[in-house]
Amino acid sequence: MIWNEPKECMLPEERSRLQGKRLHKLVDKVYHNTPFYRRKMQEMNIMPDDIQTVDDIVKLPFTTKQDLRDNYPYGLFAVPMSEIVRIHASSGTTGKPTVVGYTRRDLSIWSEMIARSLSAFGANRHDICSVAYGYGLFTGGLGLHYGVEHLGATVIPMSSGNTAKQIQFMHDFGATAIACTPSYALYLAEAMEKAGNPRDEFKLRMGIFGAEPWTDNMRKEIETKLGINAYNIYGLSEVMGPGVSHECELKDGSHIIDDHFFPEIISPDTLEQLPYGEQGELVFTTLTKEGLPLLRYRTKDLCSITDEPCKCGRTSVRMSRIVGRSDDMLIIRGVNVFPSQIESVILEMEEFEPHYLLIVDRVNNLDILEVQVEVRDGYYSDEISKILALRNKIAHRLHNVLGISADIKLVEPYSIKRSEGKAQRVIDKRIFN
Ligand code: DLL
Repeated sequence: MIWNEPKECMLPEERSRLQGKRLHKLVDKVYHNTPFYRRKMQEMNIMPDDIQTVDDIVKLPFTTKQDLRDNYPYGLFAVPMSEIVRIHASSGTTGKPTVVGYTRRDLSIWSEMIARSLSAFGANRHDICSVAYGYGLFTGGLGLHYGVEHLGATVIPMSSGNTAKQIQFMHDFGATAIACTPSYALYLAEAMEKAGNPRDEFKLRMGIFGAEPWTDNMRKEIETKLGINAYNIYGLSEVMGPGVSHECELKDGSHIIDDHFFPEIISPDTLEQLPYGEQGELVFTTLTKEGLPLLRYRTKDLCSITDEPCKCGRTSVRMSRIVGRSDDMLIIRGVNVFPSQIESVILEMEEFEPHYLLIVDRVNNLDILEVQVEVRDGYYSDEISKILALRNKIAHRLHNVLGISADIKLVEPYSIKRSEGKAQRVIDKRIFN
């Protein structure tokens, strides 16, 4: 079902007009309410009236995570704190956290966006959704939570962790949908099998997965193991949280909620806007956000976008899967490697579990990539010749795809640490100055 047909199925010209109108209003607002943007625009000699249509967006300055950090905690908020009703924050691994603030209206738009996503996945008020994203400062838990309620379905606010209880409650409460990271979905699948409840005692039919990159091969794996339909939901806290884009039942790219978030793809090197179909860095301008409006926020996520119409009837621009983040890209012996390429190879081969860890190091001035991967039960062997053959097979395949060789370390099933939230799949031991 299409939740908000007038907005989701607008004619492209109509949407573009709406976006232009909203963009003009936004620029006027940040110019007058956010000293940071006023300064930037003055430096670039731009006045709000210079921005009338979406084509004018290229005149505007970019915003980066560093800008948010430099203005920690509330420096980029565009309304007085008395208007802010909720704070979220992402801790990140280095530096200060990024803090985001929402007005009442922001929260109401966010819930509606998630209702659009859930509806596009085929969920309705009869569904019971266990939300196993973390609740708290992370946007995953509370974001999904209010969206499920807005849809009129039932939410089980599980949060992350305590896998045994997750399984028991999904079972006993008749959960039909599970929302968590794809890596945790795999962990749950394994744990459900071990717990011994027969699959037909569960009512699960759908998974709402995001917050980390995953591949179509990973989707197949999860769908088979859990016996569900797995859908991609994308978002980032700076822009709103989960629900900035979502797949539909056709699973052919993710529909961007572009009446609220205007997408662009830019070249991370030249910062020029790229045409539809070309891969580059995804950039969002928040067209309606009140608490923390952002102009041309550089997500660092690499993907492409298309305006080709989708057969589902929604007319929004769609984005491809995230290939990786520009800051997750590993440069190994001068070659660009994304963890998602390695994941795809591992999952194509039936001998391996979808659990892997990449360790990068530098020995004698040479980059070394070690790929640890679990061998599936039944393929693990004590015979050295069998293990060697398996190792060669994956090493060869990886070399073909990546163009560099990797040290393969085959490990026993269940030996790689499982994650309850975003999986950490890369350990980079190199020290760069
Ligand atoms: O991860 C919001 C979210 C929660 C999205 C639950 C989906 C589900 P952050 O912690 O700010 O917010 O991390 C945002 O995670 O820039 C991407 O790199 C990555 N990411 C999020 N969703 C996807 C996805 C949440 N579906 C960062 N596919 C983003 C690939 C994703 N990467």
